[in-house]
Amino acid sequence: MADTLPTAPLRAVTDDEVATFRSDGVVLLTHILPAAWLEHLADPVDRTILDRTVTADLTEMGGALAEGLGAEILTDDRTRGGRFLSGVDHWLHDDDFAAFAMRSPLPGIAGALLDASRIHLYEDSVLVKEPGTAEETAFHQDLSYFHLEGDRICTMWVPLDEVTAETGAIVYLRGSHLAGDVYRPNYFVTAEPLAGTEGIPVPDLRPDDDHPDLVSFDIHPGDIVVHHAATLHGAGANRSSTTRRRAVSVRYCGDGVRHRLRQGAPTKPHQTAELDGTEVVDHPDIPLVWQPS
Ligand SMILES: O=C(O)CCC(=O)C(=O)O
Repeated sequence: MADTLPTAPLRAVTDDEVATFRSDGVVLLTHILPAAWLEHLADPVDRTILDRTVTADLTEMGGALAEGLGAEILTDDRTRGGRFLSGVDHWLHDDDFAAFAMRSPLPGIAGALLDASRIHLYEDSVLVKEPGTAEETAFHQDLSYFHLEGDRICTMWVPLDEVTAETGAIVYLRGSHLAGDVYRPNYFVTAEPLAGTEGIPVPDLRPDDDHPDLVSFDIHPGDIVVHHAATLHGAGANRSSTTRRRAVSVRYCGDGVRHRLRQGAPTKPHQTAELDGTEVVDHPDIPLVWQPS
């Protein structure tokens, strides 16, 4: 039962890790999440990706976008038959995801990295690339999808499997969070921007590019990668024929962050015009999940 799972991480976040997060906009935290949480997530992830009412099949969507918009889908070899499956806001309707996002060690880790005096849950997301998934994840910046503005906003990417470049590790443009730019959001499997959105074009980057500031990690279950919401990132295909790439991303924000409605980006029901420009405060749809003890 989630009530008995550990709320503390296996170890504290170090000063060096905080400094890396600030300078690079991304940090790998090794051996930090108790294994019990990964066991807790395995069944919820599997039942979620079978349910098309809560997860989208981005492989199928890519096919439709290519046909409908003529968009170039970022793939390597589409003959292998894997699927990229993804959903958002599972915590709102599934107690197992809610427990993970609200009562696991994640909110406290976000608090340490963001040097925050409070942490709110913004959303969670399931991101599975089954073996043989051809689709890359197009480079993008989370901030341009989030209706938020401010510095204390991060995404914690929690893999349930060993992840390498071969199976679709995320690739980050180190330091890109410092530029202060907001990029146009895209359809995730193509660099094609979402219609009617604001921002500048995402630079033309692919996960395999030879670029001095593109960084990626070999990750083991129990490790977490945390990136700043303004950091550009994308991910490779899953070229393995046997290894799944299951991950849950949880997105948090801290004090000083304001609601900022971004034109054209999909909204959640509570994100109405009255909220625009106001500071994030405790609310059932963006709940306070951590304060320093
Ligand atoms: O898992 C992926 O392929 C992309 C995940 C991502 O971009 C995110 O969680 O912010």
